[in-house]
Amino acid sequence: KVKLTIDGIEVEASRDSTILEAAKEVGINIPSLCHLKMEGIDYVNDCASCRICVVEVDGREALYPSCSTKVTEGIDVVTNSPEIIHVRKSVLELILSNHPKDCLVCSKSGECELQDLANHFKVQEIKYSGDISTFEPEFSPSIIRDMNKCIMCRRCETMCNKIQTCGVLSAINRGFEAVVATAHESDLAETVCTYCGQCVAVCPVGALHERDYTWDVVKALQDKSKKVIVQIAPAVRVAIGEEFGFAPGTNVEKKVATALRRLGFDGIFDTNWAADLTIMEEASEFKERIERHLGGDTSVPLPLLTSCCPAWVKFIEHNYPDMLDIPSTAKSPQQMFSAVAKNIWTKEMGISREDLVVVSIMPCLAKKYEAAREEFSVDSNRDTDISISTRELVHMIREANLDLQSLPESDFDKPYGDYTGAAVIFGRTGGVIEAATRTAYEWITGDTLKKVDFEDLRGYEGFRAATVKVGDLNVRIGIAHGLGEARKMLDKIRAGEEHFHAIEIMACKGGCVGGGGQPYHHGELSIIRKRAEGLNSIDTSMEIRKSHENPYIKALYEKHLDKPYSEKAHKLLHTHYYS
Ligand code: HC0
Ligand code: SF4
Repeated sequence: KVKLTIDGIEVEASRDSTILEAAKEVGINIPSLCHLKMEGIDYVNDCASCRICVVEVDGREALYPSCSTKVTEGIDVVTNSPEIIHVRKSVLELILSNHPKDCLVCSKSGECELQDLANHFKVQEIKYSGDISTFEPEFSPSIIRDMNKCIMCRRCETMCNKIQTCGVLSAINRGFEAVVATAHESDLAETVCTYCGQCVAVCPVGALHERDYTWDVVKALQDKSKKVIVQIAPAVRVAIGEEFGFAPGTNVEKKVATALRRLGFDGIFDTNWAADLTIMEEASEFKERIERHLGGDTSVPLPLLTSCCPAWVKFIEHNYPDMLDIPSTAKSPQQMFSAVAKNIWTKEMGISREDLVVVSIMPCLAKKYEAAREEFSVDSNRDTDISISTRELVHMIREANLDLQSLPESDFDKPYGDYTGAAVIFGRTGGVIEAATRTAYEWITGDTLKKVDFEDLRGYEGFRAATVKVGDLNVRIGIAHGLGEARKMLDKIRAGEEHFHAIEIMACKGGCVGGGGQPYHHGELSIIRKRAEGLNSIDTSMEIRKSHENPYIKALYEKHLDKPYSEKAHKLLHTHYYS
């Protein structure tokens, strides 16, 4: 610990903290813009490029960026002198001088950290004038990059290169032309971008944002010749409430069901139902691979890798093409739901697949890309027609003058609205593999599980491993969340340093609860954890907590698919990967 003074207050701070952190401890919130430190993640964006957080140290003339200056014994820090405030305002004006002034129509309006600071400092005029950059916005299926709005904070670079290890974004050019770009300035779609959306989650301005498809949803809802149904992902229900005054982790699914009904959807269904279906296929595949392995078949690919996160699917396709035999071939719940809706529900309703529009609400931006993958279309008619994020649904709800606080609760529709506890935990790290283990255990041993909670598989460590007893078998399971952590795990497996029977990878910190399409959490892992705990409480409150006991899933197999892993199930519910 060291002792120092900040604005006349005596402060004790740990030796490795920055002035910014020490000040925060005593309630002095020094404004910052480029700084980004995410709890639980080693990397910090402390390039100190924006200079908003400057402070005076020991009366010296030069000002210091508090985000990257460490505390030292006895220093006297001033954070709020008239000179410092003047410098901050000037820095802001300089940034704004080369920033579009279209705040009213910017996708980030209301959530932009630059806009907040301009308001905080009551910037009313910009003294500086000069060139304005004129980049063309670039559209990918998931993300829009508008580099005119880039303020060179480089948070996205840290996120993409250091945390996610994707290496897609880096700073180029100088002066007014300085931006963060892709290699050779190619479109995102031509890079190894996974569309994880984590760069969007940390962009303080509107330079990186989701491709908004809410207008497509509204148009579909207006078209009376179409039936429009909606599925909502596990992680959405415990995060969307934050935008309407609920605490993170509050399960507002029944209010969301009412909101979706009032928006005019013809069927309100749940991706969770399809998560149960995914487990039927994935657990069958796991059982089959394990039994072949135990029977001495050395060619069987192990570990089995859960396959529901489209960002990691793209990551493994680009980075580990030699390992494409390990992912389960089971489609993700989003795609299983839509395949069932377009191929089975349409028949039951007596409509053609062209007459049905399937909308998904996902905590994720990569799901937009997944929905657009060619293998999930039939004659250019997609299984999932439109995928929107949690944030986009918030806008739709607000536009329709609805407020989740005052809306009554209602149930999801049958038959694709009922789920088990195993399905809902898909939305947090370790949940998919835990759900699969619950079912695989009973199928492999023939016994009933006494305790369905696999505590050893839980936690927030980026890359963790546990051994689970399945009868006489010691099943070794690996879990990674965050693509940097996934890389560590896959490298170890590839090098023969780790041997797992099954692994789960989610591209985002915390799993889907921390997805790139969720309400902004500003790097606070505590919010992500509360969402995850919210999913765990739903699970424990459920009467049925194992996917294979979902009566609507059993009925689907009986009526349409014979049994799990059957030929019919394969045709409808499995996919393939491309190197
Ligand atoms: Fe997820 Fe999913 S759990 S990827 O995180 O498997 O997006 O919430 O919907 O598809 O169910 C996201 C969340 C899903 C899918 C499910 C899986
Ligand atoms: Fe990198 Fe993910 Fe952003 Fe793509 S979406 S640029 S992989 S952080």
